[in-house]
Amino acid sequence: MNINKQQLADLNKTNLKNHQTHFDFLAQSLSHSDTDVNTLVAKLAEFQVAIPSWALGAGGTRFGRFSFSGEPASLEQKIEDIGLIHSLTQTAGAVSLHIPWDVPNDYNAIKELAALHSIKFDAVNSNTFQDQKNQKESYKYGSLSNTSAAVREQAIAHNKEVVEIGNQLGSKALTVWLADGSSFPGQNNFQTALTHTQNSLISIYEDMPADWKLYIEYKPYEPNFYSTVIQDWGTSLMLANGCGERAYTLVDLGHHLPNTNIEQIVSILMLKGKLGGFHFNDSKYGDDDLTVGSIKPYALFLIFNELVYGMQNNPQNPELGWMIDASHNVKDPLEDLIQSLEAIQEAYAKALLIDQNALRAAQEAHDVTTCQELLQNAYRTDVRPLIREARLRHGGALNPIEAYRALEVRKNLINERGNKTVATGL
Ligand SMILES: [Mn+2]
Repeated sequence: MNINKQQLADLNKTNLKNHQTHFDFLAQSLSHSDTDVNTLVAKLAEFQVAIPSWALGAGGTRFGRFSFSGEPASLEQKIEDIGLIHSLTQTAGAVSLHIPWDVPNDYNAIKELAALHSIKFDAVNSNTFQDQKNQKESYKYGSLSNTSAAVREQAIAHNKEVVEIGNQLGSKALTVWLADGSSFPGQNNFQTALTHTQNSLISIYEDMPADWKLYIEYKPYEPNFYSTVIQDWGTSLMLANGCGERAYTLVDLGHHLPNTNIEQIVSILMLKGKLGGFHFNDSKYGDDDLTVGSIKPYALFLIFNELVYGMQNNPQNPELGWMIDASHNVKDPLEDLIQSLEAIQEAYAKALLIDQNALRAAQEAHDVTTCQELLQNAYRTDVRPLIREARLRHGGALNPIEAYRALEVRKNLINERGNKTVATGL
């Protein structure tokens, strides 16, 4: 199924007048500040987020997996799904592939299909947290950190192969997330595990093309419950520094212990020029992978405040790889991704409204009350007309969920693919 711009223009007609009223009102309210509405709309339109190839089907838990009808059964169908989301939102112009779940059969055909939908290939993800069929060594006791040289070498070779696959598609970054760790005290020697991991990562890093970046993801626990080798941003940063200047830390919003101040981590990494990529999701307790902004939208806004500040003030930090990393159990995965994209755009737009000069002045005057007022005035502004305007100017839907339902996208996908398809993934 494809959605064309005429279909969306027709659907937009119903909401156009209402949108114009809201947009004009917001533009009028913002005209008293230094904010230029057209610049804001252009920035929102530019902001593209990669959709992970594993989020287009219904995700599972360790207790079970309930499939969603019409799931994409192939990489081609996954790209088509992202094409649908991108048509509606104009924000999903990239895909993040997971290898070996999504190895292309025909590289040129996949590249052409992606180009047809204006989708780029963002970071590729390796997988050493599962054993694959016909794999010689097992990752049961770790991969890049394993005490066995044969296991480490197999895991290193897999990562090199992922880079090769990504390189043929035009990707420029490898994301490594390790499940390595231990579930019981005494099971692992912490120092040996970290040393092996560092050496393995160096071997992968040195084999990458010169214009590639390595993103090192961290996570405090799960699937191991006593220790994780790359447990936090400090360990990730240390490993990145040990690899070289094109190795960076990747922050996944769900990979922190409760109440961690993620915005401060983001800020310090950007100061050091070491924040490489970002995985968006939301959580209540752990790595819940819920829809972005569904639980803690204010925390997301505070994180975006630091990201916007860093993008404006830290030229030492590279352009960031923006990705969603979520899984979906009870909602239509495409609707869920549309909601996530909307929440990301909303937090970004609100952060762009913060008067950074006034905030700096209030900080220096120790006027704590004004500091909070400046942040919360921006947060309380309804910025949705800006996001709708950005979509409208690029041929997207004023209301993507409404359009998705009006066009009966899921029904069409079920007709095309059948009821019982299952997407690769967890
Ligand atoms: Mn992640």
